[in-house]
Amino acid sequence: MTRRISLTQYLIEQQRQHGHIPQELRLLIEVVARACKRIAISVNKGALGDVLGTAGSENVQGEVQKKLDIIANEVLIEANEWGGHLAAMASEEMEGIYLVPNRFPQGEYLLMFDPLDGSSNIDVNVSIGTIFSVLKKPEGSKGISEDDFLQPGSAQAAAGYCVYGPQTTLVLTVGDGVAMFTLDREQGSFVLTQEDVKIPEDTKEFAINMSNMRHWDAPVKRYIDECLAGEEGPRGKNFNMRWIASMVADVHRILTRGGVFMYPWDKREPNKAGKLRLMYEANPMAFLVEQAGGAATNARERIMDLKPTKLHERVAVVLGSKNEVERVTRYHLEQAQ
Ligand code: P6P
Repeated sequence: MTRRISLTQYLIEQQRQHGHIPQELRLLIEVVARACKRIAISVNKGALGDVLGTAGSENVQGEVQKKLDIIANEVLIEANEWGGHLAAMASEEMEGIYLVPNRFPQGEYLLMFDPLDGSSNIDVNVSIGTIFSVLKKPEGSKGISEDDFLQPGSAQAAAGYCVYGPQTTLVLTVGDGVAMFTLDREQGSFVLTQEDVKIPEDTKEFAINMSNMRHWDAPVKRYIDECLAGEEGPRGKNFNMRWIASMVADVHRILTRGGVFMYPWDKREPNKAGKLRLMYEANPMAFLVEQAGGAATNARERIMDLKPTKLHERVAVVLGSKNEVERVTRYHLEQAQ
């Protein structure tokens, strides 16, 4: 039975007992968690809160912005800019970095986020989420520039997401395992509901958008065909498939019961490495998955080893149960030989 303690108590223990996180990082994570609670309130209002539908604008990715994309982005910016823990922020919804205004105290951390991932699911009431990643500002950097954000995922100080589903659950790592906190709406606080999350090394469940099959590279087709062949095929077992089209929800399932999630490169846009973004989707999810004993690659290399070159860089993603990720990666490396 997981002890029922608050997020604040958990973080203070991480700070005091394990000496694992400085007070500044603890306070920053608590600000992000409070912002997620505010976002959850807007998400849960749905049609009653005039938050559904599109905002009539496009984001830096050229994607139509939903009203809640903008609301969530504004909540995260407003909650974090005055806290004094950050030097700058970056968001999927903003082209450039956002420097903390001089009127506020500057901090040592950089915060990146996808404020509302899976927003195509908002209007159909399917789980969506906020993904965040925390980096340290490089030592000695005077003014903050985009280059200061271009650190490999292995440099993350913390990462997490908040999934807005049947429960509102914050999932967090500070490099000492993965913990899950469920929002107690009566208390208005996140309560520890699972710690030391572990992903089974094997699975019978894969997550991929099957409608893209004709565009996949051969190693992806090989892996999925073997899964579909079931117990009569080379894998000797039947597989199940899930695809929620909300990375946060798919990753939450994998952290909870295992599985492999794939958004591979495909032929539709051959010049793009993949659909998902490295800095504020793949890296934070890779940190969480690895801390839970899973693996995360771009089908060839460990995602957290990749050296970013652009803030909104895209990447192919294969993550989840270690043995499955290693198999998919092996198939790609065999192809290269
Ligand atoms: P598709 C949501 O837009 C997202 O970025 C991820 O959350 C999700 O896994 C993926 O795209 C879904 O993509 O092409 O299946 O709609």
